[in-house]
Amino acid sequence: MYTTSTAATLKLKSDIRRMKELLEAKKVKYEEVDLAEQPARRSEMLLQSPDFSDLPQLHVNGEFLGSTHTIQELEDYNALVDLCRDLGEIGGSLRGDQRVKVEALPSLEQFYIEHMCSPGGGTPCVVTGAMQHWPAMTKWQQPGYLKEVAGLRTVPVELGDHYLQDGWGQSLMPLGEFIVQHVLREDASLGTGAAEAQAADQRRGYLAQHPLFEQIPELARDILEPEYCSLGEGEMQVVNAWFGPPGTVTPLHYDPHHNLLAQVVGAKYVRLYPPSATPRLYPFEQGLTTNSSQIDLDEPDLASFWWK
Ligand SMILES: O=C(O)CCC(=O)C(=O)O
Repeated sequence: MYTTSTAATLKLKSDIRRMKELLEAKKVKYEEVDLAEQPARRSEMLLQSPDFSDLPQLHVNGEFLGSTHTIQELEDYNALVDLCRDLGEIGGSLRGDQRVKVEALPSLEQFYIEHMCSPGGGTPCVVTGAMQHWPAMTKWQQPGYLKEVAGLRTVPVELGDHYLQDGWGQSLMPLGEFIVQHVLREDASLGTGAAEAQAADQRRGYLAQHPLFEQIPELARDILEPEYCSLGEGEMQVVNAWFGPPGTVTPLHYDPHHNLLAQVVGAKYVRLYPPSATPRLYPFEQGLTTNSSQIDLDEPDLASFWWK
């Protein structure tokens, strides 16, 4: 926030105080640049807002967001209140200061009452102790096992960082080749001479959202349907597999059904937002991705999205 401590009229002083109050009330961290004390930073400010000489001015990630003048036009600080809410709430969640409850093998009744019937459609939780008896928990630790059982079966693989990124695509390949090239990242394409294969190998590969267990019943024998699935309304919709190398990311999205996500090998960081946050997560407005957010949560572009 750019301010000045000299030549300040009463109105300017009150505007600065008001903007600070709003930022602080919403727990938004900010840097105050007093141009009277740091005149060199005036040119930095003007570079970002050549048409605005009003103070105070608010900038996020080097972009002008608003001054007293524009904020008053926008219904008396309402836009700033929205901005503070977005920054505060998204910032709070990014810090990971709220964690979902961990439940050690809750009873069906407890799971149903506490996690499926709560207001708003359910409260997520992490269930521990529900998978130790799955053969997959030991067998799948060895990639050699998966190669041996299903290495020759053709599976769909997503190529690219994730489905919202340019250059993302899908390809069919044998599961064994996927494991070698994309999970273990051993260069199996050497000797094929195919320049295209070489280029594809460099993209991240993700066997994602695939009904692998319908396709390969030998692998279905390694998992057991958790009893909690019986609590859903109607039939089980689908049992999908996600299998990828470390660092794989799925963009923020919502699904039409309740989900149980069972982690067999490795670890996964899952970030959840309540349905009430949807407008501030800016879902795509058209196309096939209206269930996905336009925000890259690892690097949110707050300057572009607070205003829309
Ligand atoms: O694990 C992932 O990468 C995505 C999982 C997912 O999208 C889901 O469970 O709905």
